[in-house]
Amino acid sequence: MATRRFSAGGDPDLSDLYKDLAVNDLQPLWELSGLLTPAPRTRAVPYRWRGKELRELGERAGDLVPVGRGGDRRVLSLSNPGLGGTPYATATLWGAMQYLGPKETAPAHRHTPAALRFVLEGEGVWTLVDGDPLQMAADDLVLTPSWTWHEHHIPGDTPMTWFDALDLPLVEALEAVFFEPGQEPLAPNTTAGRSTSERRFGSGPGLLPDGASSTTPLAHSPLLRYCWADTDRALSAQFADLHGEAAGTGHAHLRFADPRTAVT
Ligand code: GTQ
Ligand code: FE2
Repeated sequence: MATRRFSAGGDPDLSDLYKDLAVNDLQPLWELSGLLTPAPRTRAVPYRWRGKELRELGERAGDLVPVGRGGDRRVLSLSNPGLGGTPYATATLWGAMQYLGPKETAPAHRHTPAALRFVLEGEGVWTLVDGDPLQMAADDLVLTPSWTWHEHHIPGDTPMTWFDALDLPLVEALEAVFFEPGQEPLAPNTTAGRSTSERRFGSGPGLLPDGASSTTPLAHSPLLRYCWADTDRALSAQFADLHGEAAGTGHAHLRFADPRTAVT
C-alpha cells in the first residue's frame, strides 16, 4: 500500500477518498507537484575531485584491498554531493578512478552498462575486450561497449590509475542492468602488438576493411582504442588549418566517432 499522505484540507469526504485511494495504491495527480517540470531539474552539482587526492587514495586502496574474485575492480567512484549519497558522478553517469598494481589482474566480466576509459598518465595496462588486447597509455581513449567481456592486466612492475565512465545510472534507471562473471583470466602474454580492432579499423581516415559495414553489424564502434598519437596528430592538423572550420575559434575540436559511420 502506498504510504504517502495527501492533505484533504479538512474536507471529510475528500479525506475518505484519499484514504481509499491509498488503500488501492492510487495517487491523485492534482496533489502531485514537481513531476512535469517546465525544464529538467538537475540535482548533480558542479564539483571537482582533485587528481592528487584520487591518486593517493587509489594507492592506499592498492595497499589494503586486494583485487580479484569478490572484489573484481579496485575502483573509487566519484559521488556527486548533490545526489544524496549515491555513488554517481551525475544522474546518468558513473565516473571513477581505477587503480591496478604491478602484476595484478582485474578478472573478466561483462555487463550491460557500457564503459569508456581515459588514461590520464602512465602505461602498462592491457585491457582485453572480447579477448582483443588493447594497450592503455597516457591520453588514450579505450571503449568497453555494452556486454563485451573485459579484463585488465598489468604484466609489468608499474602501477597505473585511469578514469572510468559508465552509463550505469542510466541503465539502472531503465532496469536493464545485467552482469556476468567470466572465466579465469587469460594469460597476459596475449598482449603484444596492436589489437585486432586497431589493425582493422584504426588504419586512418577513410580506410576501412572492404565490406566492413555489412560484415560487422555491431551496435558500437569496432574501433576500441583511440590512441593519443592519432588524436594528437588530428588535433594538430585541424589547428594548423587556419582557413578551415577551426578558424577564429582559437582551438581545435574533435569528436570520437565510429569509423564506419562517423557517427558518435
Ligand atoms: O573496469 O570493468 O569503474 O566493471 C566500474 C565497473 C570499472 C571495469 C568501473 C566496472 C569497471
Ligand atoms: Fe566492468
